[in-house]
Amino acid sequence: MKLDSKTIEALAERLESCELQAHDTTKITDDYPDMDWDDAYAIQNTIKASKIARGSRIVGLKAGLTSHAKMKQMGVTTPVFGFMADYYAVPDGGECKVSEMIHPKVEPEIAFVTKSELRGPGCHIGAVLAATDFVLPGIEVIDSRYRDFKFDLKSVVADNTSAARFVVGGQPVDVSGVDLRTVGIVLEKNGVPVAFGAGAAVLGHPAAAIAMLANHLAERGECIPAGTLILSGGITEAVSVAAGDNVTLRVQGMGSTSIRFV
Ligand code: OOG
Ligand code: MG
Repeated sequence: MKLDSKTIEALAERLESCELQAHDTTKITDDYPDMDWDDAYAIQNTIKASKIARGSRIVGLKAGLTSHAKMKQMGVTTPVFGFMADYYAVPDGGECKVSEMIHPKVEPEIAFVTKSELRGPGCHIGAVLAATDFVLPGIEVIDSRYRDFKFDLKSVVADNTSAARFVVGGQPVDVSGVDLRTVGIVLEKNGVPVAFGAGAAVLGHPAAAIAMLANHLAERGECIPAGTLILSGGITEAVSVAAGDNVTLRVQGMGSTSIRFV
């Protein structure tokens, strides 16, 4: 750790107030170029603790920057991990208020729900599939708190990996009946297909993102408990949205889920 606890608290406060008031900020690494990964996750954890202290529940976890398309779009090379608070959840077909966002984008993802605990180190795709209750379509709404959506990895980790809202829905399926590498997805905006892909875009297999998350948590003495919802990361580039947009994700064999921006 390179930052003291007062600085970590202050940076968490700065980023969370940007989230809650929908205004942007400069990258925190501009001010603290020497901050390290532990500092970045400590800031994210401080934001999580402050939400819990105000009565929010944590309802899921996420992996991000797990596809080549996303890494290329954001100019980074390593996946990152974050959490989802209860008020991020939008019901299937429900509304996201653009006035609560800075510059929202949507990402097509495969969501996993676990039925048994996943614990690293050494967690692998096989363990993830054995521990998965079902998978289903998920749209993540990301909204970087950084100006112009420009950041580096440590800044985005501190900012809870741009997490803002999400929706899951469609047809939950058992992983034994689907090859998540070849499963096709279509993301539609206002009825027009805008992004296409297949599960293998995420680290070769979306379950690999969940295994990476379990191994990452193991380094901190944590695990993925049974019954956890996890977003495995955007399969394609993120797509900008504005008020009036209607976004639907169709996943082969899993139906669809949608969200409206108002
Ligand atoms: C970081 C979060 C990326 C994903 O699915 O790749 C992410 C960002 O691009 O703002 O959630
Ligand atoms: Mg995402």
